[in-house]
Amino acid sequence: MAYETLIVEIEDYVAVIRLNRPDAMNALNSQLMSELAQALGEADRNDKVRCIVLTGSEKAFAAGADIKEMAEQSFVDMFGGDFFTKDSEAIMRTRKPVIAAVAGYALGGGCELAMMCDFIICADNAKFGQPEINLGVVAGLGGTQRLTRFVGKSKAMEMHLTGRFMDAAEAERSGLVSRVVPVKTLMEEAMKAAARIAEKSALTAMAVKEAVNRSYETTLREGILFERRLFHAMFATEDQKEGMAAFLEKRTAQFRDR
Ligand code: CO8
Repeated sequence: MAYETLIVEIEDYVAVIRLNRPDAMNALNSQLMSELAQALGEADRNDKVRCIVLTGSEKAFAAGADIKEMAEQSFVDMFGGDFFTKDSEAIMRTRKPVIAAVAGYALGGGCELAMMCDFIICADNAKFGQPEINLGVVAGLGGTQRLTRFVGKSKAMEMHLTGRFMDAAEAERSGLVSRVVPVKTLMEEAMKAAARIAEKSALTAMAVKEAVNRSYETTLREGILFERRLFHAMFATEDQKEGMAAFLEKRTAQFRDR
């Protein structure tokens, strides 16, 4: 499937989805969000994909929702038209691991999109921010909720209230990103991480993702029970037999996603 606002490449069980609106700093418009939801759905259904890398350009992961598209909208347009909602939920429904490889600006909806991914690796030139307040709006794709869970109330509140940007070092220090790498090696590092994930069983990776995400949604007690049941369930898979046999036979496991 060809897209106008994305470049999608699949190789060695990794799908790379690149946001591609260079003239607008990869601002998220309805077309891009719809194409992104479609591309993620296709990758999720594709047996030849075990991990997805979502990235932008060296200048911008995404500088937020498209202000030109939003400026003249009314409440009725936004609410009645379901602006971005269905498509952003499709991103959250993606079951395979999604790594955000962020260089340059990740602002507003761009920061929120990165936070919807499973983890963020960023370049040393990355700048994160929730500057919606400068436009007279609040975040709308989960920024007040997710940033607070990532970095704590104090820093999240400051970011949302002042609209200031956070650099890569601060993002790493405060737990927003898993690590920072030089901008020139961002894709190499993200692809290395993706390749390591793609060596595993897709079934197990999906279970890991469900279990970690559950920690945001439930109590510790329920989360631990959920994890234990998933652990038990893995013993119904061929990949568990293969993974453990390979260890005992001192060879590399060949997972078949069964
Ligand atoms: N929307 C539309 N166009 C944009 C956006 C954007 N968010 N960001 C940048 N652009 C465009 C500029 O208009 C400019 O286009 P042109 O050349 O045609 O004038 C081009 O990209 C280059 O931008 P600049 O000239 O401004 O480049 P600078 O290097 O000077 O600045 C910045 C880069 C700092 C990224 C600056 O462009 C900026 O501040 N952008 C806006 C950032 C922002 O406010 N983001 C938040 C938007 S609101 C949001 O994301 C809410 C999401 C909630 C959705 C809820 C759904 C339910």
